[in-house]
Amino acid sequence: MKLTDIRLQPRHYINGAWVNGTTTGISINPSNTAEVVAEYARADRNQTDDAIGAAADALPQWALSTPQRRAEALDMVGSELLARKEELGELLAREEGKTLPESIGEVARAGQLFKFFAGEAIRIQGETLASVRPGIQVDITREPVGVIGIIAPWNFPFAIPAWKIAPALAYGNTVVFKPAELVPACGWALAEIISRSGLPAGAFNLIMGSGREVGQTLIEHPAVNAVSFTGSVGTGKRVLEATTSRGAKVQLEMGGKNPLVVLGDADLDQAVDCAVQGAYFSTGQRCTASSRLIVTRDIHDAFVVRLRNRLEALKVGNALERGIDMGPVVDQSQLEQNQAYLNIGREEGAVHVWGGERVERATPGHYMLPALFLAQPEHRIASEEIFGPVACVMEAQNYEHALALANDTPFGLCAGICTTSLKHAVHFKRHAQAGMTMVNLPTAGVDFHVPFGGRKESSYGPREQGRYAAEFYTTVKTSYMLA
Ligand code: TXE
Repeated sequence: MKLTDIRLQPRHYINGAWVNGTTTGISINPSNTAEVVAEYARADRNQTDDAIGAAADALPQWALSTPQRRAEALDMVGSELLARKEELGELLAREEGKTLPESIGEVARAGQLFKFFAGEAIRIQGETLASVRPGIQVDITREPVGVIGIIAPWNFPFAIPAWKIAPALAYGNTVVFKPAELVPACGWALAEIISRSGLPAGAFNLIMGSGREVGQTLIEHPAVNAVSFTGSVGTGKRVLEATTSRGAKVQLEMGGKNPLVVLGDADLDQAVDCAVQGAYFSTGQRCTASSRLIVTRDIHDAFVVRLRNRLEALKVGNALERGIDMGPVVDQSQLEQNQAYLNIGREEGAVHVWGGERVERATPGHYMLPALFLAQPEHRIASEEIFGPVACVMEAQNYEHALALANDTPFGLCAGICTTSLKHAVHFKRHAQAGMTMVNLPTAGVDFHVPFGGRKESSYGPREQGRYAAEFYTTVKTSYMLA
């Protein structure tokens, strides 16, 4: 029997055992709201304390485990994710609502992340230097930070937990993982694989429940040495305050309002393709989504016509159906937020070009058409993160103006440009105020082995992914020895 044939009943995983919750919650299929995907355990503060206590107790043993042992555990998790990507992808599509190909791709990426960090576990490096004083040797080594609290959002329920859990364990830390309330079954399915990977009891714990209770306990608890968080700016600020005020290490990945600049010399089809993929795929629910399309005057009208034609042809529907381009919005409140922004856009004078209507399909779900507006920089739909399939085109006089518009945002996650000019591409890579830049590529869609993260209000703390993950998940020790 497949995971997706049954109503799942995920339980917490604490100290190597599966544990019932103090209460129960449900997750719903956004493509068919009549279907309950999971009835999951929800924890209170006491159960969260138990999970943190287990991680603290397991720390000395796991911190001293051999790189070989860590690599084998992570490699096993990666292999199983890759081998079961279709089945787990179906679960992801059912619970979160991204299309089946996108979901399968995400599970595969999670598998690759575990395999990458299996390799990193055996490549942990240090340095040896001669002291400036005679006869003394200096060693610089990396040690685990301790217990890591991992707080994940719903929009990448396999990949984001994977890019946090895998490096945490690779560098010898222990973990308490809290998935988002909308996607407990995905969090549980990942935890279930990790539970069979040969870790000592308590090295990895899964605890499900609300941000207010479980999340808040994790960020305030004195035994949690570091917190890695991805989610909204508002919650991120709360996490920052609670962790820094008690001296814990913290890493935040938050919102984006990412620009895609299109210059007159761009390949128009390629640019429209980048805009469609970047703004609307995964229903626009990506922190790297290109929600601001900044197009120079010479190509503006042609770009808008072509983009509108592409949007008209996009198939919106049940995430599990073959041939669908865009699945539903994740839940009712996100759908209402998206609809509210469409009204704000109209009221503020943005010009509606296409879409945004709620639509019905064979199953009851949170479906809406992709929406496109022509906007001015001061419009809220052009400056605030909506986190839905809504994009704005803004007209720029020339490249310099386009760059200024691109940088005119409190966010700084990703910035893209479509151009055939080497001069402008190189200049943009250098001057875009973002953690990641893309030339002739969609702003969304990144590799698993290189750093991920932004500037300004998008991110805080060291980068995630690639070997740069060591900055967050290890602490440096400098040792002197009289030789
Ligand atoms: O985010 P939250 P949600 C944005 C997007 C979306 C909005 C809400 O605009 O509409 O955020 O999404 C946990 N202490 N993004 O509700 O609330 C919470 O349980 C500790 C953008 O998912 O930030 C969940 O596990 N933890 C973003 C996680 O924090 C707390 C991706 C994220 O929840 C907590 C997702 C607390 N007090 C949403 N309160 C992006 N740009 O990638 C909540 N949590």
